[in-house]
Amino acid sequence: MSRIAAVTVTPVAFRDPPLLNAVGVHEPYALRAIVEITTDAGVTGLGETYADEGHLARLAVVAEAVVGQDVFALNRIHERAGQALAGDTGSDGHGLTGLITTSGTVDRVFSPFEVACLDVQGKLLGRPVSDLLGGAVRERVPFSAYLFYKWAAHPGGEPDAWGAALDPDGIVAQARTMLDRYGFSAVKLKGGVFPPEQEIAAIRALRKEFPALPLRLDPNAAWNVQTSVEVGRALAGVLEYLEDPTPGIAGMAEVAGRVPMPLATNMCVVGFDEVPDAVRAGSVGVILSDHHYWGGLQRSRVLAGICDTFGLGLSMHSNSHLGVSLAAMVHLAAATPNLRYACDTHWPWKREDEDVVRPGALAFERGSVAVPTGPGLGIELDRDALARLHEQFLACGLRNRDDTGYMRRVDPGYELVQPRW
Ligand code: GKR
Ligand code: MG
Repeated sequence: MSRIAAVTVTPVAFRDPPLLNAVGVHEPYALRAIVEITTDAGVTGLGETYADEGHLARLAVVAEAVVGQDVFALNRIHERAGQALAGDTGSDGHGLTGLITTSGTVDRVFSPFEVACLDVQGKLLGRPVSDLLGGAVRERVPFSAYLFYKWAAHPGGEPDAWGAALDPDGIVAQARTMLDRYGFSAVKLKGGVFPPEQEIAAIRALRKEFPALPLRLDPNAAWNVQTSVEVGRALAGVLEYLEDPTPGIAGMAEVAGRVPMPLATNMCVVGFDEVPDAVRAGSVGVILSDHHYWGGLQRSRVLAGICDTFGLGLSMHSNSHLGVSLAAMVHLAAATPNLRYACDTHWPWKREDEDVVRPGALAFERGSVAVPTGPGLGIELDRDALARLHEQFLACGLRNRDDTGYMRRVDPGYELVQPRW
């Protein structure tokens, strides 16, 4: 047996550009937490998750509850996380994923512990995590370019290398840079920022510039049903899928019945308890999995099985993240046969010199990342970098993601309205 002897949770902050979305703008730093599990024999495993205050408090509770558990006893560890968090519910704090329920909270907190245990298991067995998930069915995992409207600089700061992107030309230029640099095979535009006609124009400009690339638009539920239908029809034959045009299972179902393309979601279905209603209503054609809130890698494969059973497509959602998350996403995607869409990633928005993982193990080439073949996640923690990014967390003063609050500090008249159009 290989028992968990110690768990360390280290919050870190890394620089993030002023990316715009339906609820405001990204603050100068993104927050993450690195979970490290050490066994009684000194083997270590890594997980990565959110670092908002409430989440950190829950991680601390579960960290204590799992000490002494066998790293192979993932069902028992999930049960203990549930017991430790009994009665606790939390919202995700930024309104860009759906409402988190009690079971959703447990899955979200459990996830980095599960990933870290799988990392240990793989190291003990000398096999990559993808093998523990049934084996890789692809050697490389394709990702999509994730475009954002953005300012050239944070207020009062120096412009970043990406520059501003506030109109179709800016978005096309951003896509060109991203595709030249990474070779992505699909493109997603984060919408919900400007009136829908402007975002339709941006998608059309992308189509003109990149005639063969699958395109996606995600306004994070910024539109009412009628607007969603109008946008969907205007972009018939142009979008691979339309992501979360409108709030809720019922609204999405209404839109789904009236637009030609599949609807995808990381908002109206974010936990197992929401799947039955969405399937019955016909709200979505594609669910975006995300191991960070679907309860880790194995439970994300359960979701994949559900999608397969009900004839739903499966794609992968992302938030601002570091290399531990990327490694976990790659192993999961490699071992999920019905994940047939290029996965989302915020990777290009992160500075290359800011990560907690030693460079080399994960590299983008032709828009995809090779599945690491070394034991466990196949990555190595850079302790100096972890310490540096932890110092940055302490110094930056941010403790919760607050895109709306930041936008209001810049524009006091900004109001959060959903749906806005
Ligand atoms: O980073 O602003 C962002 C995204 O909008 C993110 O928060 C969303 O959760 O990428 C996500 C999405 O697909 O909705
Ligand atoms: Mg989305």
